[in-house]
Amino acid sequence: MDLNHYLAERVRMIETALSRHVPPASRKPATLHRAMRYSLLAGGKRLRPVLCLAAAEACGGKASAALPLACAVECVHTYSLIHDDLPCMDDDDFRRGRPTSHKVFGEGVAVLAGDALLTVAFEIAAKVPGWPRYPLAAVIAELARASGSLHLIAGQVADLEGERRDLGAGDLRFIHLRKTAALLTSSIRLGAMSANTTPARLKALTLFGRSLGLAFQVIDDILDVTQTSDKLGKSAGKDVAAGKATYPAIHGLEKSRAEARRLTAESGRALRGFGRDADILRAIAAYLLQRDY
Ligand code: GRG
Repeated sequence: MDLNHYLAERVRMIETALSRHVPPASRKPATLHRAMRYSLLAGGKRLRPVLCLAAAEACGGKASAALPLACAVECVHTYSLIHDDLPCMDDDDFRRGRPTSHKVFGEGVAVLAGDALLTVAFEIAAKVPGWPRYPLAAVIAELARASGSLHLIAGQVADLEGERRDLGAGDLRFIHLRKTAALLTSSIRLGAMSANTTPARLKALTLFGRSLGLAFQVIDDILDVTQTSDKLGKSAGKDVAAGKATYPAIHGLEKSRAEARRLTAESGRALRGFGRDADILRAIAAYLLQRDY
């Protein structure tokens, strides 16, 4: 299947489901539900949920079985963006092509909208039946682990504490693995779990997700330097302004591009044991690399 067609179809499926999983904007407390929907339905790339569905399909499963988990992951991701944009964190005014949540709803409601999205993620995930190799408790533990203090939040803490400090390549890898690769990998793993995949395939997809997540963050860092805010839908040049350690800041642009290519190739090798069913995953990896060219 053509990648653009696949992405358009899956994104439509994900957005319809996301809209159903979150209370309507008119439901009390209306400000909170408006804020949740404002950020969640603002049209991000939907990379994590698409990967979740594509991983399920690569393992012979159905996108419909993975859909609730794809939505759960997107809710966690959107919460993390809302909180990351707060003045006490990255202090950003622009996200997904519109003013950030706290700019529109105020800081209090933005914090609560993030909290509510994180919580609803687990409510959505709890509705899946579980599968013979992956009972519901394993599914919930997977999502919690990726979102928790050893992964997503650990990455954010290291990122915050690293501002204006002289971080090295090892520190940067620590941050990228946690802040970006963990949730991305978990999206893929959750999709594979919904297909009741074998442990060997789950392991291969974990390696795929880790390399792809690292590549994605290196590319994201490059784009922060090379693109405009309009093109990105979020403020460009923020990393340099905040004195953040990024791949291009430490290694330069050309080495960063080479590293993104290397990591993308590595992600492809992780899929060696998969057949044509994994072509969409391969195509997504190639597509992400092209974002910078
Ligand atoms: C607040 C717990 C907590 C975590 C925040 C997501 C995050 C961690 C920080 C946002 C800043 C950042 C550069 C994170 C790395 C991951 C990343 C590149 C997020 C942006 O993801 P995209 O590009 O965004 O997929 P869209 O809007 O397309 O979904």
